[in-house]
Amino acid sequence: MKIGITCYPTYGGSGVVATELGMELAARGHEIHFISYAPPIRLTDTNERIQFHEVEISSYPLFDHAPYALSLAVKMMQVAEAEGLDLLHVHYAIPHSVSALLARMMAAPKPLPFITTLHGTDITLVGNDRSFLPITKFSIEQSDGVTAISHYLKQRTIEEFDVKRPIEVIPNFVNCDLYRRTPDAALRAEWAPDGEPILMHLSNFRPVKRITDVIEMFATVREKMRAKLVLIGDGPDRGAAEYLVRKKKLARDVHFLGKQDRVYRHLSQADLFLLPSDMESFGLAALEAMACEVPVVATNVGGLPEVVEHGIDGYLFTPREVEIGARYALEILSQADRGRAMGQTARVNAKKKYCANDVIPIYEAYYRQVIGAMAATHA
Ligand code: GMT
Repeated sequence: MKIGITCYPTYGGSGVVATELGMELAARGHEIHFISYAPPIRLTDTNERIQFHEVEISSYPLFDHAPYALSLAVKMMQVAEAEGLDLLHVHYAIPHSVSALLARMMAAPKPLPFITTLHGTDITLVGNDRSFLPITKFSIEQSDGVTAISHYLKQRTIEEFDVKRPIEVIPNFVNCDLYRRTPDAALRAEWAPDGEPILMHLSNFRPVKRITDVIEMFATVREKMRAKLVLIGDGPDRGAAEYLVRKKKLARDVHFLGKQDRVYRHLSQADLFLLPSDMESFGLAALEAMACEVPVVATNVGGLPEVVEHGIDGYLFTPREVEIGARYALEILSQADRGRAMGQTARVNAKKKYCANDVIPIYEAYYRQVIGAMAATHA
């Protein structure tokens, strides 16, 4: 199949999932065309079946805000025509599904079906800004196919938007061959020279991730035992996190790595992963850690209980109850054997439901179904 994929290229989990999906599909012989304003950051693959098409953003003085959604729609239509795309797959509803809808209309009478994958804040944001509701609902209803990354998000979409159309749950996935435990003594020694246990967190450091709660939890752990904290990622709350680390006199025990690629190398060295978010529709970073045999202490929100099994491969706690989160962390770290066993179970559980080898064929089947349905209406 020839598939156009659109996502936010530089920031956030939806772009990561879209990019990994494109690379997995290309590896299976499909032709992938990423259409966005910048190359997706996780696009590390040089597969000849992957192309990137840049959407140029107009800078006409009349436009205080360049109409990106329109430029994107035109580019989608042009790429579809030039490359003979079978399908557009957009990640994150706003504005991508609206652009795809326009592209489909412009491409007519040639069929150009599009699938919208909902990731989280494209749905939950509407709770904060009602002005997005009508356009999000409309674009979901007009999509030829809609998927959500968790059962939680599907339910939330139905309730929030009163959507009657079917929504497929196709969960996020991880490449289980790449994301596996590969100990690296040299890397570990860089962060924890005296063999201290390593706690890790990976995110875009947005307020919803509660990065300061990560540090509060670590501070409580550190009062009871030697330990190191490794923070991967960057974003608006990094300054607050650095300030809190200094205030708590933890600078020698906390490593800020900034944005990193091939994060499986880092995750593989961790003894515990922390994800104390206020909200996660899925929690991809937790899944990536689990695939690397790292137990997880996370909040019991959104789709996280679909990923982490409380008491089995990690622990779940109520957002902002950092003392409880820290207690769970200590429980795992103070019994190294139990931590290792939980980590191994985490990989087993991640593999059961979320390996790319199992999830990608579900996407392929869904693509065929959507393309077939549109072809039937054009016959
Ligand atoms: O809201 C964000 O943090 C960004 C957002 C995105 O679309 O980039 O992340 C969402 O999608 C990820 C990939 O599907 C999920 O793993 C995250 O749980 C989800 N974030 C939230 O729901 C807050």
